[in-house]
Amino acid sequence: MDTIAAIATPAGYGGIAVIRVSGTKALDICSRSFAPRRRRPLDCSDDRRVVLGEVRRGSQTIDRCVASLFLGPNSYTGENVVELACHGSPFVASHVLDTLLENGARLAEPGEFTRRAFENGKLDLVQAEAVLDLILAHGEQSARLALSQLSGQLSRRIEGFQQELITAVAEIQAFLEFPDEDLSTETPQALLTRLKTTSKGIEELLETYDEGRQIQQGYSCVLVGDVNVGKSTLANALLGAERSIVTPLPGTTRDLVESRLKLQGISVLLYDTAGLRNSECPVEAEGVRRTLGAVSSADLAILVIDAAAKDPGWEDRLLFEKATQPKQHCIVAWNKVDLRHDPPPGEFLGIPVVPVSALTGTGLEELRHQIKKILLTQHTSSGERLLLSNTRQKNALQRAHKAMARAMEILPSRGDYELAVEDLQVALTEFGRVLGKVTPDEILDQVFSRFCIGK
Ligand SMILES: Nc1nc2c(ncn2[C@@H]2O[C@H](COP(=O)(O)OP(=O)(O)OP(=O)(O)O)[C@@H](O)[C@H]2O)c(=O)[nH]1
Ligand SMILES: [Mg+2]
Repeated sequence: MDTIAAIATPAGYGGIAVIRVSGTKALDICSRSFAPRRRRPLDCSDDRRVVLGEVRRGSQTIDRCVASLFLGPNSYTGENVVELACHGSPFVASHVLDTLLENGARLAEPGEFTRRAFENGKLDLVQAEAVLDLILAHGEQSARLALSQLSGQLSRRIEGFQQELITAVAEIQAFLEFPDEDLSTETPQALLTRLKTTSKGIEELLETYDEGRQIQQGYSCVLVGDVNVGKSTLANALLGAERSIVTPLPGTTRDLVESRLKLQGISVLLYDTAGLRNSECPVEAEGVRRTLGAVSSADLAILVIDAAAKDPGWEDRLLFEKATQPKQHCIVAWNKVDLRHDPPPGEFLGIPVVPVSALTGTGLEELRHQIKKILLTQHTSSGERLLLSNTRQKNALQRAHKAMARAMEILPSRGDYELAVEDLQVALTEFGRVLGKVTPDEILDQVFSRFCIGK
């Protein structure tokens, strides 16, 4: 297999850049490119050591670097790995990479290091997918979730289901082949009860998917309301950045403006939207259509009301009721309180009201607090519960669950044991797919192509 190399750190300027090399010739290629200061070339005795030296291309010194050597199988990929840490200029890093390529390495494809780790049995597919999720984690919760999956907790759970099924299949097959000998330790009823328990376990895991997915992708929160009520001003104030255009003209925002808002460990996709009103203008009408779509799928809708309006909220009422789903979580941001001094209502349309001024910042802390509270109470998770968050894994588990249900329907009538085994085998194949044990190449290509080069 080729020895691969790539820059593992992000593009751009930084303190250091790391160039990773993996494969049987890693040591050889690096010895040709890297001259240790101590004069003795890199060799196996440098395993798990760092060595200072220079990367040279012909007679030219490219940079002073530190080489770290990890001999296989005790490395990330399971192969020999050398990591060269050079100064963090993109120009220097690509010069170092070119030197390694000239000396026999091939440029790695996206995710190829992790794919090799998977192929060498260092990670299963669930863990490999968790590596990507961890790289892409945008908040404390999503990072914790990815890390728990990377540690193998989820894989062990799925292996547990797999093991139960293997035992069941073995029992049934023994019975089918030697029906006269009493090899079975279990009665058919006991077997069925055990399968039911496993099936219940899968169901419980599948039920965690929505929460896991939400944690991984972040919650969504939409600011909605009539034109000119201050949605964009409020979005900018929450973000601490001038993301949306604000003007005194009604109908300023025409499109969905998406931003990522961090609320102490939780990550929220915040949408500023076009104000809800009937408009002849096709651009604005399309904006309103998009607003309604965003509201219906949001985890939280914040109805922004202009407290300074002559009759605040009267018109918004119909619009908002039309836009939201019956059980949707909502808060009212009673905005522009700096312009109106009579006390705000405690609730509006039965929705709790938070008085704010997007302009002066009054009430923003309370609004942030309420947003976080509502989003976090949508789930009952203790924080450390095992969660499913990957769609590919969920779909395969669902297929396994269905196949098991079919088997459990067939089992009680003894004559159909063979058919039941077929269904249990289908379920076993699906478990194998989740963990990457029987996964077709196209699926693996799809999984690993989502990674960046260098990982
Ligand atoms: N006094 C005061 N003015 C505000 C406040 N929030 C927004 N405004 C003003 O209200 C006007 C409209 O603000 P925007 O944030 O553009 O309102 P919007 O709801 O996004 O409006 P559209 O995009 O047209 O739907 C601007 O002149 C803002 O400066 C506030 O809390 N107090
Ligand atoms: Mg706006």
